[in-house]
Amino acid sequence: MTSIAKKILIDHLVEGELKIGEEIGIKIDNTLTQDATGTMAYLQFEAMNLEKVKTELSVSFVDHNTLQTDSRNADDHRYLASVAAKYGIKFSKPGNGICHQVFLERFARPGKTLIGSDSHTPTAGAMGMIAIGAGGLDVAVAMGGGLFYLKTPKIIGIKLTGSLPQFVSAKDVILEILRRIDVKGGVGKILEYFGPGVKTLSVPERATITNMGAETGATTSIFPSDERTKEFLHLQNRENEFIEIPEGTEKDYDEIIEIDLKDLVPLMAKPHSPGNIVPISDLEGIKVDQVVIGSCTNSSLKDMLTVAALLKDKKIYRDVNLGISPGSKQVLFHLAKISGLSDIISAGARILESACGPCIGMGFAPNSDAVSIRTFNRNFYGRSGTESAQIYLCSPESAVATALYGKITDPRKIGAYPEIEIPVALEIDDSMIIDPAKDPKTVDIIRGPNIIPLPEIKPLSENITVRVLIKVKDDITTDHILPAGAKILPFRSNLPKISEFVFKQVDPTFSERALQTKEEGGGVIIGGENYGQGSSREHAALAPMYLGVKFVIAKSLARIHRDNLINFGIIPFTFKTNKDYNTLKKNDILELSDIRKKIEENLKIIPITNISQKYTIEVQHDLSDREREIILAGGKLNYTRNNL
Ligand code: MIC
Ligand code: SF4
Repeated sequence: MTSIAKKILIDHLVEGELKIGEEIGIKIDNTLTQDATGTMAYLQFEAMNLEKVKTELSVSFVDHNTLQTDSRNADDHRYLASVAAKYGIKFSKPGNGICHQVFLERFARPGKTLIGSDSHTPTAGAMGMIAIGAGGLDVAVAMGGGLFYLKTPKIIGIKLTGSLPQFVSAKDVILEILRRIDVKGGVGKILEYFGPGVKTLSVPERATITNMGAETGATTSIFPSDERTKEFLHLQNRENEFIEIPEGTEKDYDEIIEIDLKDLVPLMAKPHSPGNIVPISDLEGIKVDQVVIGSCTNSSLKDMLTVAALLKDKKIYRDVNLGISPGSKQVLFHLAKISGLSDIISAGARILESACGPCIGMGFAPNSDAVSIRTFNRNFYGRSGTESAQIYLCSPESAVATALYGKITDPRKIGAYPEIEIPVALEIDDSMIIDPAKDPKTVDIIRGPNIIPLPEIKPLSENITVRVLIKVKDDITTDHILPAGAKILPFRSNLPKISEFVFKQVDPTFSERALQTKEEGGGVIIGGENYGQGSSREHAALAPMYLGVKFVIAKSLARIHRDNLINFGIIPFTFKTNKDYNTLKKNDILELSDIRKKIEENLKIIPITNISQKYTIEVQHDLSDREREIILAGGKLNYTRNNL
């Protein structure tokens, strides 16, 4: 016996050895992209000059930016559709749903590997697959048949016993895990579920848990493939894709976390971190302006039917705005067919598109100083589109209770728990998923004016002299580094333009100062713990690179962002002691001499001279041999081209 994660990793292992912390290269069966990261990923794929993707299945989704306030988004969608048609990729049209929900419904298969250019790709772990979020360039390389590299994670067994009480749901399970291990507790780990409580959870419920496992910093999360998996695949008319993958036993795990489902209570994450968890009872009575239900965490048919049943024959509180986005066309269609949709509409909710929407600040931004309660997975500062808003995260049940009373309300107080009947058969309609062209030669790639090719990155130079551009605190997210939202997202394919927004909410002068410094040799970013947590957006590395950032020194770095920095030639250093973090100041001039030689010679400890304050510090890196080659080449695209 072995853990499921280990079994799948061994099945896909091509390079390295499964020793905790050591780099392995695994074969990738499936990839997914979404529009906001996809345009860059495909520009990079195109730059590899291949005829076709080499994966078993690659799917391109449009779900993040569907506002289409002018031609730019629609141009991006057309570009993505044409690339998909030409290179053998399935294309899920805007309106078909959120990538993770649709992937789970239509494509996820037990035992396979998936990487996706979105940090919530682990959602598919609910189906018993190894599904990992990565930067767009890593996904592009995997589409080209390249391996995906990661440091062998520890496997943490999460033992579930008992079953959930009424009004406590899957969201509360993952909030409980976040309460225990916080936003860094999963770094370098895979969270694998086992125990008698597992079978009490359906695949969509498991998906809520694997989805938000990303917020712990975990590499991914995974459930066994069992009768419940078969039941879900049967509903999706894909029962033939079922294989059983039995759960592991206690001795298969490096650590164990035990959760008795029956002891859980409704929980909530307070602003501005998904790790800031308290029982909802502690917050009861806080007046609420807005409630939003949806996102890749909580928008399954089960969630929506629960919401509809709880809202049936009721009206939401007068002063509350309730928005609901069903996760996919399949969910929306069945909600309409079973008449749950009319119960939701009649209660006073606004029906939003089956897309990411408010989760990433694409519309439905709260009013100034609003309290907004959301079933989403992230409540980072400013992400809703309103910087002064206070965002809380919870389950659909808690969100409905709150919408009904206009103040944060424990859902256990709102009456009888409804019996939810999931239909025994679903109507499967894949007409919004377009197959690639039969004859790729007939397809021309359509590029709108907003799609700007990537600049060349130069190989690492011998000496670097840089200015400290910014010094930030712990837990800085990629939303801080490069915000999203309706104003900025349209520029995801336009690097010069999007670079104007780097650190906009932290220090609005950053981009301009960085560009000036670029002329003088470039800049450096000083980070605290867990620098770059959250989104996989490689723009948070690409844009600083464009602005002349040569390296980052942080107390520690989040996995995907660290990899993205390397991919674009930025060296991720860490401090040897926190004292050095304290003494460095904004505008200090730092010098790294013979850096190229030192990286070539694999010196792990690198001295940096602080010219301004006249002292030398030592920083360290944990680059693998392959990563050193990438840094020396000036990023992964150069490295891949050199090695093709
Ligand atoms: C997110 O939830 O932060 C996003 C938006 O889905 C990102 C991807 C992006 O920035 O485009 C993610 O999770 O990786
Ligand atoms: Fe979309 Fe939000 Fe999920 Fe990211 S977390 S994929 S923005 S729904």
